[in-house]
Amino acid sequence: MTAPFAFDLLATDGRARRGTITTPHGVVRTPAFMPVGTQGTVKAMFMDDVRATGADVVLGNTYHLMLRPTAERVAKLGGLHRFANWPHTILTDSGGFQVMSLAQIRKLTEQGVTFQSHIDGSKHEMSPERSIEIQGLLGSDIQMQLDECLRLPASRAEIDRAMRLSLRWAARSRQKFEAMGGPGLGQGLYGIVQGGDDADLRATSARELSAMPFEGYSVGGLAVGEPQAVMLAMLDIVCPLLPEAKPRYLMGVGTPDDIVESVARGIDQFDCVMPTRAGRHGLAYTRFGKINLKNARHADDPRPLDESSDCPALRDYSRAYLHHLVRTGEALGAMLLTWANVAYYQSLMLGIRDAIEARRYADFVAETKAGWARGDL
Ligand code: PRF
Repeated sequence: MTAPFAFDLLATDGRARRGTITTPHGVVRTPAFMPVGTQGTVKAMFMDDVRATGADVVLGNTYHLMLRPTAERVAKLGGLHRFANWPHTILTDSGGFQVMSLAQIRKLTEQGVTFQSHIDGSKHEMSPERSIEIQGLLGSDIQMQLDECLRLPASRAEIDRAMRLSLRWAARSRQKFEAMGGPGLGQGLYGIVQGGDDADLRATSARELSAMPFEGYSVGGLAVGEPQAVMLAMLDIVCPLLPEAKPRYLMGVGTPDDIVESVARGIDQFDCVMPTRAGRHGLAYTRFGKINLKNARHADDPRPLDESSDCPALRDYSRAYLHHLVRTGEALGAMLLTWANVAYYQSLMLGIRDAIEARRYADFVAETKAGWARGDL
């Protein structure tokens, strides 16, 4: 048997936590930001560069990979780590959220969800059990239960129904995970808290999920249309109800500001398309705030995005050149800005971890926000 999945809490500062997650493919330093690699690729980046920015884990998607190239094919080729040339930790999302946002026609029942592929219209079924089976075939180190994520606003009755369905699916996911031998392989399965923007339903979801044995607990159903203050209020309710000794993952979040605020409330893991997607659209997230390289004001600017960085994309290319690449639609523009953004997010996480260890997290947040506000001029 492989060493079991483990979470070690190394330091705390207020509610902020510094720890490590140990999986069959390495150690993840938390708080962690996980670059999104939906199709088995962090779009426009080489895996070696992703690793060099300081990422310990990347995310893959059940929904996309089951459709193409299929989980069975990836398994036959040795699993997702080998297929994608990422020998470190991989977390996979269960597919529920992507079915809701991408599939054309879908039908949800107690059993699961049937949907038509957004690629060719072919019909597929996804149950809690099938999602775990696919994540096992991919060889994912950190797996997610199938859940139902609603967009907000939604009625209390709808939120209640989806939250309770997600709890029943959590129990079925756990059973399947154990039947697949996940614990013996050192893998982890996370349950997902739902409950929309309703404080009582969030608390019920967090309490009932905490009574089930999971290696970690995700918070889903946030950053789906509600103001940031609502998201943070939900974290204030949920985090104290989750087990201290298990990692907590806020799904699909967020901006650098969302991340520092959520860490302050006890979140350990994040993923978001923001740094990679923004990079492909000419936007850079830096310690000076957000910089839109499309803007004409950069056309004559010889300065790099951040001369003090050790990331080549931030340090070695002028803003004028990046502006030119973005304006001409060159692939290198998307590549460099994606790299720069992933590097900035990882340097932010490093700063967060160091600050928690030094018990100066509040000061770190104030200094970091001042940097974003001051800008670079
Ligand atoms: N559930 C799952 N994946 C997710 C979410 C969710 O609620 C979100 C919501 N922000 C992002 N990704 N399974």
